[in-house]
Amino acid sequence: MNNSNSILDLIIAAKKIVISSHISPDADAIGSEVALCSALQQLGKDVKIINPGNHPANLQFLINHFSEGTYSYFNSKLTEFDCDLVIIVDTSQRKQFESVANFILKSNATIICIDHHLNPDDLFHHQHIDTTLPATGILIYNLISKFPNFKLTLPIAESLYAAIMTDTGSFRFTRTTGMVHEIIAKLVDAGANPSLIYEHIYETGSIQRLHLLGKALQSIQLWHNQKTSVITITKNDFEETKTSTEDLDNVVNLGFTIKGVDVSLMIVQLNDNFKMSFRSKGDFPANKLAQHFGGGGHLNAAGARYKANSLETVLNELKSKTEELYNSI
Ligand SMILES: [Mn+2]
Repeated sequence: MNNSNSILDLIIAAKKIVISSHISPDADAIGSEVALCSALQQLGKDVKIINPGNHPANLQFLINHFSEGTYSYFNSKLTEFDCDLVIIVDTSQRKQFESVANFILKSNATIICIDHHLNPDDLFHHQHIDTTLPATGILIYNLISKFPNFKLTLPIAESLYAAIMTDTGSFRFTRTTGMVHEIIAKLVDAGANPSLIYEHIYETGSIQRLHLLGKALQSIQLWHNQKTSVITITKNDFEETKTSTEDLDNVVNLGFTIKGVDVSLMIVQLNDNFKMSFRSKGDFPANKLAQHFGGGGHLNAAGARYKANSLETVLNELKSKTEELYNSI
């Protein structure tokens, strides 16, 4: 079912609610969770955020105002899932929150999904998915605005601003409509500080991250008449720079700073698979490319996890599949 009103009714009727999102949560995931959690607390709900894994340090400022116990990670010691409603935000793919999914499916809780990605898995009792929106934060804003006596507090305004700013590439991606800016105006009027939030998220990095970025930039190759940019990061790069995949947030977009590039790809070697991020401009279907490697996403932003023997194998396959898709548009 794709109906925000029935979801509103379910939320109003629920007493104990758990919110969760995807592994390696980004600002849209954390921001949506925090805003929803805070708005549910206004309604007097007993609500917790339980995520499948750790969040990056630059998003810590969004959860600082919660008292202890409200925000935590899933762990195997959790034996009871004591809630009547689970709300999954910013993902609809079970493999992105597998540990939490395994657990909630054993409970009697109703499971709701609020998301803006394509191809949802079939495990939700209700879903509110709008793939035309640039961020889950927009769906959350529209939903919580309908809560009785809703107050747009500073933590909610900051969280949603962070969610929308990051998922729109700082308001430059194609789905950044006038409606998005109208919501942003309300968040800023409620106290969200654009320069401070930008600084928290993008200007609190480490020297190690810049060293990794150096390796990423050095690795760039151009394919298909300089239209495709490819960044490769190896396990060795992480070891040498003492960094992790978290340090690669947004790096895939750097390919677009090269004139004429309309497809930007990044392949990251992990312990037992390759993490692939695909971005495109215009009609090139990044999601079809991702589907070929077992992943998914949007027309212009998609990704996959792929098992292969070597980086070379991955690059060869990627090169020919990208060319095939170029020829199909
Ligand atoms: Mn998102």
